[in-house]
Amino acid sequence: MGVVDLRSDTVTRPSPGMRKAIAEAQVGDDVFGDDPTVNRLQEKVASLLGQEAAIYVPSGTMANQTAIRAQTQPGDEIIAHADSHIYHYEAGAPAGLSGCSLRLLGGERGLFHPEDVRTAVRPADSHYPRSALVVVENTHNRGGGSIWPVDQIASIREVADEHGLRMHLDGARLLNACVATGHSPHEYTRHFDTVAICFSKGLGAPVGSAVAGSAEIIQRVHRFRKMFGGGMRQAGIIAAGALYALEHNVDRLAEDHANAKHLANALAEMPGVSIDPSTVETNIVYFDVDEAIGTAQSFCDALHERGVWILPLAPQRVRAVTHLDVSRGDINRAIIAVRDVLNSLAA
Ligand code: TLP
Repeated sequence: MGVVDLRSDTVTRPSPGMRKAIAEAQVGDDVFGDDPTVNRLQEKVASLLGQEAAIYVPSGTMANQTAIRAQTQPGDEIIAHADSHIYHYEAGAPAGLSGCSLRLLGGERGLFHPEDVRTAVRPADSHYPRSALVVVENTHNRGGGSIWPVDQIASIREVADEHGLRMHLDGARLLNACVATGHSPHEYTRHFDTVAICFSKGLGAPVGSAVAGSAEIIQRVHRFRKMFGGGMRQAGIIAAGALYALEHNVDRLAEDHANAKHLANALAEMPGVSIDPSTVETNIVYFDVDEAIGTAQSFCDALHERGVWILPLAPQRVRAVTHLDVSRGDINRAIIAVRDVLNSLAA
């Protein structure tokens, strides 16, 4: 029996249909702008997100960081949540690549409020960094796949406009938010200057992300993509997987959400772990392991031996992520394995 890999939705592998699309992709040199498949993907993403232009980039990190670089100057400050991906998991890139500091906000499950932004904006005084950019993450990864209410984003945009700030959306999992709420992508993206989305998470493509925005900003992103080493040549080979993912794998994200809820509901019944299943809105499930059972690491090691892989992310906290390579049957196997581990560790 195979492994049930719940470490991340990045672990998906291309399906036979996707591999066929990849094998048959028409390609050209994308640094010259000649790759027809990349061009088709970029047009499709711009139209999906209701923005003027889009650019294909190798990773979600490069999508966020080229967008940041294109909209800031060294010495600027970025306003973001203390749990944001750009702060925790991008190798210090806002400082390393753009020379920016981060002004970190609190707020439940990765969501902050317009008043938090208003308070964080720096006065126009030469002692301070210049507040330049607000970054919102939707869904919010460390927030447990939480979804931003559209109204809250709209109110933050008003504050940003009052202070001349730009706004970037880390929408690595934006389409999860859209499928879960029924909102169109544009209902979210219209409030942002730039939007990053990823094809290699729940959408199941092997590689790639995109940044969308005005033609002028995307032109700047293009330059920084080259500077950061992300100018690719016959990238249609991988862009074909992304196009296939957008055409076939969006609506099915609902299955991942249902599987995450199913897992959360089962965990809520088990002594030895704690979770509030009502907080599971999309495909990410965080839960805590009681100290009496052991650490998150020892719990994950014991599950690993039973063929179920999840990630320890804090001393007592673990994360499981559902995706298109795990079925309801796999989730049921994971539930049985967790029960077994809890019984053996509690003994
Ligand atoms: N997230 C990964 C890890 O980096 C933690 C994961 O397994 O969830 N924005 C968000 C919200 C993300 O969750 C990720 C990846 C990225 C950006 C970066 O994407 P990549 O890994 O393609 O650089």
